[in-house]
Amino acid sequence: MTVEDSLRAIVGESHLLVDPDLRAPYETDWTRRFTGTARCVVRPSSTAEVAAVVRACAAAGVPMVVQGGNTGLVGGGVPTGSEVLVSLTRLADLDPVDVLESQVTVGAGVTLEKLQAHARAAGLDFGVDLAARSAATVGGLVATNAGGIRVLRYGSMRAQLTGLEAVLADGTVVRRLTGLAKDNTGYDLVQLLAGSEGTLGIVTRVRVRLVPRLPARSVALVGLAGTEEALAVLTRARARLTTLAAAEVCYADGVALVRDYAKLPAPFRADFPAYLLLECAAGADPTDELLALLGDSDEVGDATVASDPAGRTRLWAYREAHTEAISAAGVPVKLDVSVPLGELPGLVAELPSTVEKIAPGARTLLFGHLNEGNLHVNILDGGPHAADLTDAVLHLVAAHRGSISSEHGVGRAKARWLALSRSAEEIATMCRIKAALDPTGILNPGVLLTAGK
Ligand code: 2HG
Ligand code: ZN
Repeated sequence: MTVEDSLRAIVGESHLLVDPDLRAPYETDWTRRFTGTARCVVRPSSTAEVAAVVRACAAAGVPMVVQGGNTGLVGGGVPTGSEVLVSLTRLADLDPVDVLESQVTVGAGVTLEKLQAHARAAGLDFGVDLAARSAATVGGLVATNAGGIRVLRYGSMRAQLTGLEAVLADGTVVRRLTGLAKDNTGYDLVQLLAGSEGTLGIVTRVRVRLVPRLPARSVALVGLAGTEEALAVLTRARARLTTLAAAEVCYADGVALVRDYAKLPAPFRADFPAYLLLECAAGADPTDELLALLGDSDEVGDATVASDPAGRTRLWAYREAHTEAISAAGVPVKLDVSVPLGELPGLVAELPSTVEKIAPGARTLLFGHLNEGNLHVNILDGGPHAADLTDAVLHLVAAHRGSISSEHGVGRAKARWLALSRSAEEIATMCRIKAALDPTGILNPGVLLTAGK
């Protein structure tokens, strides 16, 4: 009996995809940069089925690659050849919201958008939001410790997590879904699995905290002379605005690309080198305090503010459409880094020339989450220089005391460079944890930790 026969017996004929056409959508990532061949795609519908799938693969010695909404940007959910691809999108059940605890338990395959709608229907909200909300799944968000546009206020995915259930490499199901606010009984397995990028276990269910729903929002798009000025306004905003919910930065060339792609008008009469988007969220309209802050900020070259939903979406588009606009222009080398805020202006200034030296004529587009010093570095027209560009950018980031992955994870894209951000002792400890939980290395081989190190 082949592993395909065993898997078919577990999930049924229609959820084992062996035909290349049916496998194809799972085998290439969203950016089209990472692509590989899976032996087959299996689509379990319950934790018991996931455990049975894992046991069948383990018995046959066949490695697995785990995938949620396939919105990852570091090749962590894409096969390299001959793995069984385990797609979790059918684990889509939503428990009723526990209003008393302000928490909810959901399946790993629930999309972020569905979780948000579910929380809002109960008068609450979910603390993480990001542009890929309609496809990104909760399991993937946990596995990569995703961040997004509300980290300033609520933290990354790890900060939302109060429990989870996962299937380990031998088919064991570990479950900790009580969500107790205080629970001091040993190793924190929930947080260990968060951000482990599918290398330690397959997340099947997740319990998350919910946050108050803040219906009154106000968004400002601000034109500025550069990153230093954006940081000055942010520092003032953080000190004065109790309602501050997001602070995003982008630059003239990115905004021009977005405008062209999304057919958006110029936001201001003049062009500016840098743009800062601030969002305030509260129970009552925060527009006045946002306007007062802008009025007191000499750095502001021009600003436009919207508090109605359509106006807010229109202003967010200048920032949120970057990823799509870049993707429409080509397949970028995409790097996601963070540095201490004091280092950010220097990094922004040095990146274009670093890129230009390796790939003359390449376009360096920068944008990101300003408060966390999280810069998305997208390089278009890098030609055959992806590895050299990655190497140079990540070394530059390390020289600025930064991290090679701020929120997208390490995946396959950056596994070679992990030592720029983690010490030899830390990596050795991670390898020991990996060896203890997945001794034969069948879960997401090559992701995060390079094989054999
Ligand atoms: C964002 O902040 C995402 O929009 C995607 O993290 C970033 O496309 C990117 O590089
Ligand atoms: Zn981001």
